[in-house]
Amino acid sequence: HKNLSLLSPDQIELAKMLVAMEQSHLFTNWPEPGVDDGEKKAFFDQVTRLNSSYPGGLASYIKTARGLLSDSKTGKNPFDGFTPSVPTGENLSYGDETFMKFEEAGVKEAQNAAFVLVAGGLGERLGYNGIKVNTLCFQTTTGACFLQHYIENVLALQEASCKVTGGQSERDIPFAIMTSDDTHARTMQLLESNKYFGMKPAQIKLLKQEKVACLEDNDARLALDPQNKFRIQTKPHGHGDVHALLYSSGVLEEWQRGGVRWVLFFQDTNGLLFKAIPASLGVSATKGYHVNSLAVPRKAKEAIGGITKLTHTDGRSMVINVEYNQLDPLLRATGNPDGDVNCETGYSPFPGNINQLIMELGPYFEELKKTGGAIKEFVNPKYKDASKTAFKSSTRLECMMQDYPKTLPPSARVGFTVMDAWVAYAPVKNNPEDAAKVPKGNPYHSATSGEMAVYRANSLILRNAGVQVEDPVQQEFNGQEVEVWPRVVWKPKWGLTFADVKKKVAGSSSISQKSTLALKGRNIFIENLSLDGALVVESGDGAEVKVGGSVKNKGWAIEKVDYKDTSVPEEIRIRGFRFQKTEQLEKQYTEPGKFELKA
Ligand code: UGB
Repeated sequence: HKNLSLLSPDQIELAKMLVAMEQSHLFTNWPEPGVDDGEKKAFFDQVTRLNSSYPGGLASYIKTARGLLSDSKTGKNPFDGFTPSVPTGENLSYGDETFMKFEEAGVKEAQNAAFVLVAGGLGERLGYNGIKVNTLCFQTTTGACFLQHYIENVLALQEASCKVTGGQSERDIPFAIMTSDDTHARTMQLLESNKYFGMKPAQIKLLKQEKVACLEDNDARLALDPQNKFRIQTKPHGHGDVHALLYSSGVLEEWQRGGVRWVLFFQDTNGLLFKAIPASLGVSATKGYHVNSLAVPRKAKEAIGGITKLTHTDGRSMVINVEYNQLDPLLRATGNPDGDVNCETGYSPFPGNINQLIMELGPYFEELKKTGGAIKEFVNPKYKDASKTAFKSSTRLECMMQDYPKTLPPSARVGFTVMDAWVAYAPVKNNPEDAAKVPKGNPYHSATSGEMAVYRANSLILRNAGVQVEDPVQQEFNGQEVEVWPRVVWKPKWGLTFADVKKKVAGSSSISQKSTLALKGRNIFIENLSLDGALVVESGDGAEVKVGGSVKNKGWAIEKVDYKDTSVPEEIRIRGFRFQKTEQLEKQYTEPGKFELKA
């Protein structure tokens, strides 16, 4: 009471709320007025922020936390009454007729799309020092970082969509990035120092998520920061924040006014994703899905969630992601004694969630008007002992963006699209040590496998388009055995869709396993090329280059690097390899015109 004079009227109301919610331990030991007044004000500034950034405010957070902590203590099953079964969705096979049809529909629809990248996570599992979208390259042949790769894909899609719909002027596809205190400044700096990688600055919106208050016990008493008794300890709330942020920032409303129809969410380190985007957007548009989750075949117990149909005893049912650590116990508890196991296909019957969601904006916005974007949360306290009365360290509520459909009415059209993993999903999530421990046959999800997957996908796509690409060899890097295909990379504007790639490849061409092929331009046509070495072709937008003949040189050999060798930059050693660029044919065509490179 003595300190109340320091506070604004709103903050006095917040102080009263905290007392009413049995949180007075936060300030019972505060010194007399005149001592640490600045810190006391800063404390209430923080409370104001925590209150305004959570849908329903802090009181609601504490109330929800009490309920979830009590459920956790009594061991309440979150799936009580639900039986899991395998849902049916759209299964696409890259390059076939159905795929091409959806891809074409998706490109047309893309001008009505907006993209949202969730990039607030630091990637503790990866153990990397930079922000993941920043210094981490999606491949080191030409060395583009993930953010550049994503932006170039969105721009290529924007242009392609305008072209196929005969638009007079391109509609800028909006691009939002959710950041956090951990990633915001560095993401901003990366964009600014690279001129937004060619995007208009106004096209990009950064939305910063706030952390949430930590909880110190089962009564949901808020935890003070161990370093500063005038601050509440906070931790990340999870990627589910993206919905509330899009809503409260007014971004969704702005997009709706601007004619956006589809909102596509994606994660920070998947170098393959955009190969699957046009077709899955085509599925959404053709099937009229309010929510479409992109999925890939999943190995049993693989550390990605499973898309599951949950049917309740009261008749309700929903198609939703069940996290990998919950799927196995849920199956065992519902009459499947073996739990999460592979079926005759060699994969789990439950498709793997890759957290690429496509929402139809109209119904999505209507739903958020009701919920404010609040997503069903969970709590995961680490208890000191079996009595579950005390925590080892403070906990907090968390939420996941893929849980959005949990609050939807049964009438909502929730579907999913399963795509070949080789073309849709190769995230960089695990550090080399953990990746090396992944059970044989399951994907590593490491920097090594993420990069090799890019070469594999591009090689297979070229094969599909008629190029003879030599088989890969098996090699081990950082304790992970991977397929090493020719290092084929191209700019998104060269081969955004399979239809684009097919148009740029003609005659009879071949690429040997030891080769590197980098296509850094829009109109580069491969015709009767025999490549056994390294070839790098760069062209300006006005140039049209036909590339053929026989290219044979020493090329770029792969050299092993140990991840423990700290004399090598972290970005390289987490991959376990680097290129020895011994010899290459490198050509640049900056002027407009028609050119022929006949080697
Ligand atoms: N992220 C944020 O933006 N803010 C946060 O507070 C936290 C994360 P992780 P996770 O694809 O393999 C998800 O940590 O959550 C961003 C699915 O839940 O990489 O363990 C972060 O920057 C799971 O079902 O993944 O697992 C990153 O871009 C499965 O699909 C993204 O959120 C798994 O991804 C994901 O964060 C997967």
